[in-house]
Amino acid sequence: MHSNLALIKRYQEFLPVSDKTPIVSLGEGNTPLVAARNLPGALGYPQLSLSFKLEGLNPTGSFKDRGMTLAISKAVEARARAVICASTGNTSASAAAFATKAGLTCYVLLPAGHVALGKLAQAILYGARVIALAGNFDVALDMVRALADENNLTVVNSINPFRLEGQKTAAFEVVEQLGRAPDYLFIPVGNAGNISAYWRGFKTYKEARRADSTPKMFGFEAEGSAAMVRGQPIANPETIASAIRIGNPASWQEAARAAQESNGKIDSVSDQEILEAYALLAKHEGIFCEPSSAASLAGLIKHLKLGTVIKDATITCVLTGNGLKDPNTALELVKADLSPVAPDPSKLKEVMQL
Ligand code: AN7
Repeated sequence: MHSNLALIKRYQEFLPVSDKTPIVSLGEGNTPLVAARNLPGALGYPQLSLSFKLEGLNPTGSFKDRGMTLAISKAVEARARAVICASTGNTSASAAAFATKAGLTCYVLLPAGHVALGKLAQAILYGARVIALAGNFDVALDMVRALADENNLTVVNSINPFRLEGQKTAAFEVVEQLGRAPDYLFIPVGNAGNISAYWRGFKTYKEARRADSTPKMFGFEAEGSAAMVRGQPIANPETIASAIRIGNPASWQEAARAAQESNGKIDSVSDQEILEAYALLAKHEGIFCEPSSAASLAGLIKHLKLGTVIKDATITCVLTGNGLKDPNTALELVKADLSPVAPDPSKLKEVMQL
């Protein structure tokens, strides 16, 4: 329904826009919610009603496009000169794409050596002014805050209030696609904006009587960068899940409230648990997400084992980004023998063990 409309138009009544707001759209939103077929059984929980929200199918390959369409549209409306963001990769890819469509200059500060290859390629090709910073994401965000005001740059990180407003539309879609709110939502946590945005969205739909209930919100940090779980910022966060390698989440308070109000939890998963979930999604469901995204499923598996989750619950895992962004992690995880084989049927028969 209305799937050809820009996301902002589709949900205009719930967003801070007017008919005069100049909409910058790349065809974002309306992503598939796909029911799991094999995983519940494979995990030993066949009664589970499990679905995946495939946010990697947004135009730049992540959920960031939902917030960026609004942030950039509002920047154009406010006659901004240029935009800036710090990013672990996906925000920069999204900002660069929407800014270029709007005709705005886009500056991005990336933690040098810690951004997945595809995200870097995107930001560069979309034409952003890419700076590899000698520092991690948290330092990059500090630099953005220091530079923005006096240089008249509009910040499009999630500290820009329009970002989370746009991102809450994902919760609207989940409710529409399931025909109800799920019992539980499992989601990765980095800067803690997305879990906050989903919670806003679910609450909004309940208040608008478009849903009877709200889900318990379960958010997962990577163990090596789990500031919220530890209760203090981490100066040197580490994880293979580079998108959520963040030691001082900007939306900490709102995310903590989301977990508390919904009777959910902010927890952590190890890199090994993340990589196992990442491989399971590909192997059992034909879903290639990025490692950080698999923190949602890793968290679900952890809490199924802990017995937190009702066995026949309706559960949605948010898969925030596309696996194609980070092919290196996939190839390092599964070493395939790719030495050339002669184009000879009998030789092939032998290799294929037919
Ligand atoms: C795939 O791009 O922070 O908790 O700078 O790319 O809302 O931060 C990305 C975060 C999850 C965490 N999954 O979401 C950035 C950035 C993927 C991500 C998150 C990110 P938040």
